[in-house]
Amino acid sequence: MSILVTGGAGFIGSHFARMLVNQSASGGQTVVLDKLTYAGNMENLREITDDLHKSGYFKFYKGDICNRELVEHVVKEDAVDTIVNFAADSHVDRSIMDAGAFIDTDMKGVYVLLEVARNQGAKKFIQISTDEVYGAIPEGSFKETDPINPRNPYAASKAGGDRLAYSYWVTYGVPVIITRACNNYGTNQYPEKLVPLFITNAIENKKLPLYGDGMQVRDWLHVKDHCEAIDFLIRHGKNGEVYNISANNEHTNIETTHLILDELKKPHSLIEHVLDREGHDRRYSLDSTKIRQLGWQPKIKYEEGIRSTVRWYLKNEDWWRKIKSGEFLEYYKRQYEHRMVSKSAK
Ligand code: NAD
Ligand code: TDX
Repeated sequence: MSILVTGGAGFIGSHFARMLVNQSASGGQTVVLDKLTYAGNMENLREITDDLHKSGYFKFYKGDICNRELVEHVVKEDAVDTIVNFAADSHVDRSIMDAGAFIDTDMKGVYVLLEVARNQGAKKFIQISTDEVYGAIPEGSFKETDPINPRNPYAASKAGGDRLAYSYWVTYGVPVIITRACNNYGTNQYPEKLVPLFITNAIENKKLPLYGDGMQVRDWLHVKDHCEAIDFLIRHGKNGEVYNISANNEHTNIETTHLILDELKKPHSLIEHVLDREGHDRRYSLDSTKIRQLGWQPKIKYEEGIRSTVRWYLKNEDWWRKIKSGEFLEYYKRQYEHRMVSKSAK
């Protein structure tokens, strides 16, 4: 197999690329195409690039999935037969500030990849979608057959990519599989998302800006379990189908925050309740019976997964301090300053 991993320098994509390269003794090829936006980081691929002589076939291209000529070139040059599309703008709060990049990458980019897959006769196209396309659910869990109801610009653009991929299966027979996973956590996650932001803020003795009452529920999945599920679906998934991926770890945000602080032995007084996210989805929950019936199962327990993630951020301060001193500072100010000020002014 020759697998193109788009967005392979990001959080989940780099875990997936590493997993493929470690498996590729059998002769598989791993090709990464990544634009290296603020969220893309070559450090995430260092284990592979430092050890290229030991690992199997690996190639990296810097570029945009919206660039059709480039995507076509990559697919031909490396005889790509399988495309796994992780490339996306992925942070809800940024999409609320400005949806532009989300429309480009999460919709137009998916169109370009699908067109190339169609013209080059790809054998498999995995579109990495998200649980956010369903919207919030007060009780029970979403099944793949439930209607979608995306409620923020990120979720809406992902829903566009998700349904466009499905339409290419129905209309042109492109062998598409769509995955919808819940919130991922683990090592190498850009520190804008809840878990890495709160771990790194706590290490720095900074406030943890918890939105609203902190009673929103998220369903947590370790990134390694997620990557194994995707690999499993490449082999066992059925074309044209949607698969939810979750590990049934539902927790309120305040529970997750307490677990992080307790592991770091930091006081709960670091928590600051701030103005809520606009249109905040109160609860996500996925029913993943469909993929489990095929034979996949998550392995990593939530508490242990969070603890080992905390330990990684403690050991890898260089990785996140570099990020937090760059573009991130400006973002943090724009995202949080008004939330904290207007809340305390109330
Ligand atoms: P991330 O933001 O860490 O990484 C995204 C990567 O895509 C980055 O390396 C970035 O440089 C690259 N990229 C962005 N725009 C690009 C473009 N136009 N062309 C090429 N590369 C581009 O995201 P992540 O958390 O690793 O998420 C990966 C995928 O999984 C996304 O599609 C996301 O919607 C989906 N997902 C994420 C989660 C989660 O909890 N993080 C859960 C479910 C689904
Ligand atoms: O500072 C914060 N304070 C806070 O209370 C941040 C960044 C988040 N939160 C809350 C909002 C959510 O209820 O924590 C929860 C998790 O937030 P995020 O880490 O931003 O993730 P979420 O919005 O749930 O979306 C994630 O899951 C689905 C990923 O970012 C998406 O890429 C994925 O598709």
